[in-house]
Amino acid sequence: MATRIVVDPLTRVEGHLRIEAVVEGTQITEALSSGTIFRGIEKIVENRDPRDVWSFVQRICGVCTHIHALTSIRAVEDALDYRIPKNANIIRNIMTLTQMVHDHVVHFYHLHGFDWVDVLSALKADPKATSELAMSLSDWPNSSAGYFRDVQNKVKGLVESGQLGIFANAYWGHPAYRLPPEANLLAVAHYIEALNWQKEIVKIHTIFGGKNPHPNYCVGGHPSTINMNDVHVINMERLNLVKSKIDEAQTFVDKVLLPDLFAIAGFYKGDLWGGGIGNFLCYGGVPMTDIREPDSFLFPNGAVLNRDLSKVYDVDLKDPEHIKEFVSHSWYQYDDPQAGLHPWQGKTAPAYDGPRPPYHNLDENKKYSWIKTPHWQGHPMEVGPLARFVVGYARGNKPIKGLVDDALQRLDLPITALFSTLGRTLARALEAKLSVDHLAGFYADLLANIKAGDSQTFNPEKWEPSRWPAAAQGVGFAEAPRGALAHWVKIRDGKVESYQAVVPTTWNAAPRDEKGVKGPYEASLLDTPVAVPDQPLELLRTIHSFDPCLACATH
Ligand code: NFC
Repeated sequence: MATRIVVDPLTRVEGHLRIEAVVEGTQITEALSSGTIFRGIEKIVENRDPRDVWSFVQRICGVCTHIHALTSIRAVEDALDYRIPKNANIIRNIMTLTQMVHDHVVHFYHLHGFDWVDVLSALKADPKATSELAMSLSDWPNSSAGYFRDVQNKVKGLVESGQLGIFANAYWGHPAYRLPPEANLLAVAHYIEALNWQKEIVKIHTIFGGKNPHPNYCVGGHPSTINMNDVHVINMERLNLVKSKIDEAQTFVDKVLLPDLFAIAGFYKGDLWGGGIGNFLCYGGVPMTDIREPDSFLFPNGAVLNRDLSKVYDVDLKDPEHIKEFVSHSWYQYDDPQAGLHPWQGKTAPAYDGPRPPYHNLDENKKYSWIKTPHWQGHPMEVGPLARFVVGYARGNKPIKGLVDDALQRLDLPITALFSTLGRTLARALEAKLSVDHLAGFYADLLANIKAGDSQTFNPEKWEPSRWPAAAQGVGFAEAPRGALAHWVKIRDGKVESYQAVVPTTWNAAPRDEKGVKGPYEASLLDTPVAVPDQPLELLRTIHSFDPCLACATH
């Protein structure tokens, strides 16, 4: 008999996500992904000064807290052909990679960890055996039997009080949990440590951007001033603090995150479902030199179709045949309801005709989401760390290939294992490693450049609107933690004429297209098993593996 499961809201994500899945036996046979809130930030920025827009669109999200601002200023700079100083590019890269590492660690432990780790089983662990396990994995100092006994007692206290707090509302004891009690206790201890660690790494944003979330940005460069002799701006004392936070992050990724990833993945490597559509897209990001030079990107631009690693296609964000958004299943209106629009011609005209009280299930034959359906060359595409690693691997990018080959060898898995829920989680942790390894390099570049006498962070050349053309259009792009992000702006007479964002979770959480082809979340659920239909742990694991952000997706 078929049962329809509704998970709404799907928690441990940012924003409002509803998943409906039809389960027959233990198999999902139909799935719908819906963003259930409208925001309208693209409309709010119309007619504003393009130099101010970053600060509005940055509020699309407080999780990927800087990347919308960066993407926005890049869109305006592209429209005005506005060049930025070298220091500004380096600082933007440090901000981006800081966020990447912060975000991926928080996702692994706090947003996704309990899909793999059973907290209640940790209560049965032997602290001495947990200590031996921890020491066999790395030389991280917090590994004594006494330390794990203390953590266990803390969790026991919560359970006995009946108030599980941050550990409440999960399917503890579910048969899909596979870790022994000691591995569970180790992961719970690191959950708590990662909570403390994550508040430290964001200090890098506060130094360069004044605060976090939502650090400051500016069109034409970066707003911080560098002067080694001034106590009020970026000076050597603050740069030393940046370096110490980079070093701490490196140690945490190398000695905690990666050892935990490999230990946990070893128990789950037989569960290779959740692969989804098999199309992967990366706009490219983190330019070593300049955003106009794709050959210098840390994350190469490209698209891979049907899991075929032998072909990579170039992605052109300005080509109307490449990127289009459709609304055939979304609560928006276009003049031609079946046509797709390139974002420079894009439109955000809300038109809700969905369920009203008393609420009922969504209908896949009608409109059912506030998320639009983006396509690249006519295909729905998965974006995110797995997409970046698949594209990078297919491009033969050495650092990416090295990390993937090493991980697969350690786990004794074939390359096809990447196309799974576990593969997404693996790629995200490997990307934290790639990112943290490059942070120290960018820091060294910044210091070397300053020492060579260059302290410029801002280029005033095109700041004044009197130097702008009457009409211009531009696109800004970046690789956000959850995937490819781009903003398209049109400027007329010094004001924003139109603004469109196509966002990572828009790609991944999109409803099906006009032909009924499912979006990445929906497709990935079709081979995800559900052992206990009223406890859909595996469904959560697959959806969480994309690291959803609905605030971004609906924007
Ligand atoms: Ni919100 Fe963002 C969305 C990211 O998908 N990464 O564009 C950005 O959120 O976390």
